[in-house]
Amino acid sequence: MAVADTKLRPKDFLDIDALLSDEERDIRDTVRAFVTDQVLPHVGDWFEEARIPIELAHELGKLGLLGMHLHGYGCAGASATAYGLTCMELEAGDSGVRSLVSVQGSLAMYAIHRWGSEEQKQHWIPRMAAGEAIGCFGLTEPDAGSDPGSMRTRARRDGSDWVLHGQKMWITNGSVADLAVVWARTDDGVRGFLVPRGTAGFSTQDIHRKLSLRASVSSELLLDDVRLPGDAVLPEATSLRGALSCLNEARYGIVWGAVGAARACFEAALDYSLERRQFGRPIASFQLQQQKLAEMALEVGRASLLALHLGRMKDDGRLRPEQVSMGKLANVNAALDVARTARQVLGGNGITLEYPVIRHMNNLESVVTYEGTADIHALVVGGALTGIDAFR
Ligand code: TGC
Ligand code: FAD
Repeated sequence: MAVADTKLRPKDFLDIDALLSDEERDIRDTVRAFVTDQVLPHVGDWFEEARIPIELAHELGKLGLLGMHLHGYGCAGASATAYGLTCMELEAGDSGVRSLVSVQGSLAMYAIHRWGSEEQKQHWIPRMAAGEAIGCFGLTEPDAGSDPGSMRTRARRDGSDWVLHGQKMWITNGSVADLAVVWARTDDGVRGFLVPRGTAGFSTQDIHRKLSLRASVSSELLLDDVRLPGDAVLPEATSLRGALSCLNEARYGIVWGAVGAARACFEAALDYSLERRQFGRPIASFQLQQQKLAEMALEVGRASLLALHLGRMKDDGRLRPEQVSMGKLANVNAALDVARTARQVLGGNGITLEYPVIRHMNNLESVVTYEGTADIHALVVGGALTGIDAFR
């Protein structure tokens, strides 16, 4: 068999580029250029200063990336694969930037789009798509993380109003959000509520001293008998399923995002290994380093193919939550392996913010925890394989 005369590209070893359409490549290249111009020159400082400029949301809105996979209400209606490629490029910049987009589009906007009334959709989604209003998604509580069904935050009816009381923890964008989508227990099951910033009794407190996902705001939401009008509830979500269905969307984005973080680490290690000389030779010439590079390239390629496969399945309307769990489990674990290996290739320089690797490595410790820990996704897959629920 004749070997095709195609050039082998170290940074796309399996030629995954060829599996994308022209439109998909255009979207990817646009987001990559945005990240190169607007994120990479600054993100080391943001990470060090533990902040993310919220004006970035306006820029992301202008590019049409917020809720880009949703239809109508000012959203782009892009394919799941195009959305995935976007998450991959954003997270090649920083997990915090992808988080901003995930929480806005896949959690807050998706919750309203999927479970909201027509009035709620018209009021919030166009502004959120433009980046003029920021959303957050409050499910986790101090004592209810992996097991959100044990949440204590309660909403009770008082005449035609709702009154919310409780606390949410670890909420991305919490203190910068114009709108919090808050999940609370009611007499009729877990429901979602739209809580605008400034509502009496609603306050936030940022979580400090994080060593991971520093270019991202994480907050506590405090709900002290917050009174909301009757139409603040998402009418179509009547059980925990409402909240969990949103997680599928964000987890799907992470399947791709993790590939971006892994790719950035691999590329940094490859470039460094070719430039750095020890014992009179580039360290890339040593077998031990080549083995690391080969394994990282393999992990990045394998994770990319898995993400693309799940993306095509999602676009065909046949992607199941359990398959998303497998994707998140596999690709975040792979990205962590790549980041840890790449960090070693960089030697002492691998521990500074002059290179992206340790920033990604630390960020991935959040990514492997939020949106369901690796353990939780292993149990979802295990349950699907065996038919036995091992959570309790
Ligand atoms: P379980 O009895 O299994 O389910 C309750 C109801 O929900 C349905 N369901 C789902 N529906 C859609 N998609 C899914 N993935 C679903 N998983 C379950 C289920 O069918 C059932 O429906 P129904 O109609 O029969 O009532 O619930 P459980 O209490 O046993 O819990 C299952 C478990 C452990 C898998 C779930 O609670 C879980 O996923 N835990 C992990 C929690 C988590 O991922 N939290 C994420 C918080 S948000 C976040 O981290 C944002 S970070 C974003 C960023 O910054 O990028
Ligand atoms: P726990 O649930 O207490 O888990 C602790 C350990 O026990 C983990 O290793 C876990 O895998 C293990 N474990 C738990 N149950 C089992 C079991 N049945 N079997 C085996 N092992 C088990 N939440 C939101 O709602 N909105 C957000 O925007 C948001 N953003 C976040 C941003 C960051 C940076 C972080 C770190 C978290 C964020 N979260 C958010 C919360 C996140 O979803 C939770 O941290 C996550 O679901 C895990 O919950 P937990 O931290 O309470 O850990």
